[in-house]
Amino acid sequence: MKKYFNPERADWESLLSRPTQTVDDIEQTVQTIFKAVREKGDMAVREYTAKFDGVSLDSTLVERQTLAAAAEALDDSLKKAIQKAYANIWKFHEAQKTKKVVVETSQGVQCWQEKKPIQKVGLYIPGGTAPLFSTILMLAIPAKLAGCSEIVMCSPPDKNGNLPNVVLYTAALCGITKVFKVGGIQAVAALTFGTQMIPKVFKIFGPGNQYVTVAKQLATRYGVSIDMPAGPSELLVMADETAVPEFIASDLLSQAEHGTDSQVIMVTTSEQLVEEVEREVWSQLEELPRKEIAKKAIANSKLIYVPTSEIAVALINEYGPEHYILCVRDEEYFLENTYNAGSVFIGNYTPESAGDYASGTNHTLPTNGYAKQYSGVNLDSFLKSITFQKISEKGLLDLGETIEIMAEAEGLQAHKNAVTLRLARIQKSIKAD
Ligand code: HSO
Ligand code: ZN
Repeated sequence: MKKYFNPERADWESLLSRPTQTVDDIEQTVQTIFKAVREKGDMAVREYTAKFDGVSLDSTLVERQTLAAAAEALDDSLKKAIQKAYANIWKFHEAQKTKKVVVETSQGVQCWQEKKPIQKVGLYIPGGTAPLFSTILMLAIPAKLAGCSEIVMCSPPDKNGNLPNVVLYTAALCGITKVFKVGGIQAVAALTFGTQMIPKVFKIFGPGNQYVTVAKQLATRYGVSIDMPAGPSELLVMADETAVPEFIASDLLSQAEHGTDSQVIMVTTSEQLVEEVEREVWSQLEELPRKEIAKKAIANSKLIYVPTSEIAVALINEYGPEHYILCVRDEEYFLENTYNAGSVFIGNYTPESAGDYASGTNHTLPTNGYAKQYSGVNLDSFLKSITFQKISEKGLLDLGETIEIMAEAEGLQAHKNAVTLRLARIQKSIKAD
C-alpha cells in the first residue's frame, strides 16, 4: 500500500489520478463488430458468440420455461436473500416517484411537467467467473417502477451455452421476459441496431469490461443513450480515531476484490490509523479466495494522512469517489461539505456491501471522477420529463405582446406572426360580442 503523510497540494492531482485506459485499439474492433451486426443481425451475433464465448447457439433467446425452472435449482436461503434485497430496493426506488408539477405561470397560461418512461431499455449484465446478479435487481427494479414497456437483458453464456441459474432466477423475479445469451460488443451492437431476435432499445444500462464500455460509447453515436461512462470500482474511506481499523480494512478489500484495477483509498486525520489499517489489510487479505486479484489492487491503494478535516474534505471533493465511507466523529461536517461522491456510507456499522446488495440504494454509480457531474442510476434514469402547456384566449391576450416583442428582437418574423394572427382573431371576436 502506498502511504502519504500530509501531501503537498501541488501533488494532489497526480496522487488522485486514475490510471488512464487506452481505447484506441479497442475502438477498431468495436467498429467492425457494430458493422457486422448492423448488416447481418443475428447471424453476426451468433458468429461472435462462437468466437468470443466459445459456444454455438441456435437461438440466443432464453425460453420462458428455462427462466421459470431456474428457481428450483437454487437454495431457499439464496432465494430469500434475493427477495429481501428486492423488497428494499423496490421500496427505496418507489419512494423516488414524484408528482407532476403544475403551475399557472400567468393568468390563462397553464404549464406542467410530467415524467414518462423510456419505453425500451436494454440491461447488460456481465458474465465471467462471478456474475453479479445483484446488478439485475439494481437495473430492472427501477425500470419496472418507471413503467418501461420493453426491458431486455443481455448476458454472455458459459461454455455450455447457459446462463447461471441465479441470473435467470433474478431476471424472472424482476419480470424481465426477454433474456438473451449474448455478451460483449455484439450484445451492445444488437441492442443498438436491433436484430431479428433482439429488439433495438433507446437506452442501454449496466457495467462491463473495457470492450463493453467502448461499445456503449459508440452506441451513443447511433442515437442510443447510456446510463453513464463506466470504469473500475472505487472506494474512499474517510476515517478518524473513532474508526475501527478491522472494519476499514474489510471495506477496502471488498472493493479491491472486484478487479486488479479497483481503486481503494483511505484518508485519515489519525496518523496511527495508517499503520493499523495496513496491518489489518495484509492479514485479512491472506484469507480471501480472490486474494490474487485483491492483492494487485491493494498494491496500488493509498493511505493518506492529512492533519485537518478541512484538508480532508477538499481532497475528497477533488477526487469524487464512487463510494464514500465516513467513519468520523463529526459526521455532519463531512456530510455538509462533501459535494462529489456517488454514494455515501455513514458510521462504523454501514459497510459498502450493504449498498452493493440489499439496503435499497443503487450500486450502479459514477466512477472515474464523474461523481462531480453525474448521479448514480435511480428511478429518473428510466424516465424523461415532458413539459406541457395550454394557453387560453385570455392568457394569450396577456402574454402575446411579450412574445411578439422578443420574436421581433430576434429577427424571427414567423414566430411573431404565430402570435399576431391569433391575437387578431381573439380581438375580432371580442368586438363582435
Ligand atoms: N461494488 C460494485 C457492485 C457490486 N458489488 C455488485 C458486489 N456485487 C460496484 O458498485
Ligand atoms: Zn462491490
